Amino acid sequence: MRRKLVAGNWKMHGNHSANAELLAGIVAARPFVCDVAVCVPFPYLSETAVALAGSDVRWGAQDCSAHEQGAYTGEVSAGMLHEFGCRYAIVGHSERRAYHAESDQLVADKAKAALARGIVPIVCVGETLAQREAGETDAVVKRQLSAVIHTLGHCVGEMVVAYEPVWAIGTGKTATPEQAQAVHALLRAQLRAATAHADAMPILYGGSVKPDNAATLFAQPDIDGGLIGGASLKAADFVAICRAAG
Ligand code: G2H
Repeated sequence: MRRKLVAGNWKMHGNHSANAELLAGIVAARPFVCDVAVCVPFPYLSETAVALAGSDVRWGAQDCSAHEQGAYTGEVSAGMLHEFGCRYAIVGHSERRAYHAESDQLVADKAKAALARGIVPIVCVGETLAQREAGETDAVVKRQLSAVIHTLGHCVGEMVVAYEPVWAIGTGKTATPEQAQAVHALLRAQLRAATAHADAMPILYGGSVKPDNAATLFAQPDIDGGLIGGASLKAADFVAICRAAG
């Protein structure tokens, strides 16, 4: 029985007062049956660490450099994230793949850099609407995951995978539980071929998860929780989704 994980992805949202209210609302709602995390913008890691100190709510970042240090203006290394107590770093979110031209190999290198500093990468994979309509979903997600599997080697079992169909992100269109489960099962099979730990690895679903659709998604056998965008910005919604996982 895998323990479920619900992780908020705040994207580029927040300010000091809104963050304080949101984090206090999450802390006040404990205990949770599932693992809970928030992945916040870099500048807010410090205040998030303070707000969540002493609680079992975890925090993380939304990206991480593939490099350890050096002349990489604007980048943030895994070592720096480690200093802020980050448990997780999202890598390969489709918004970064699309807007920052991140390749499968770069995403894999970021995941490796995170793990090297003890940070669990939440590796996102997912197909666009055009790819789904062309029948390419399986091939796309397998290719994306394959790059990470080959790069991580024996550490594969330490990552979290998130299936996020691009056409369902922030659009209000959610994959049906059956559509999501089919891809999750495919990813699980691919992981089984690479590591003995595959059955213990969380595979999250992301893409317009809301309080009213979370429970049916999380009830699928290979959906081990969610990566939550818009609905992670209101404590009541995020807490309701966490409750749906446990
Ligand atoms: C997908 C998800 C969080 P949303 O990007 O990663 O966002 O829940 O807003 O679709």
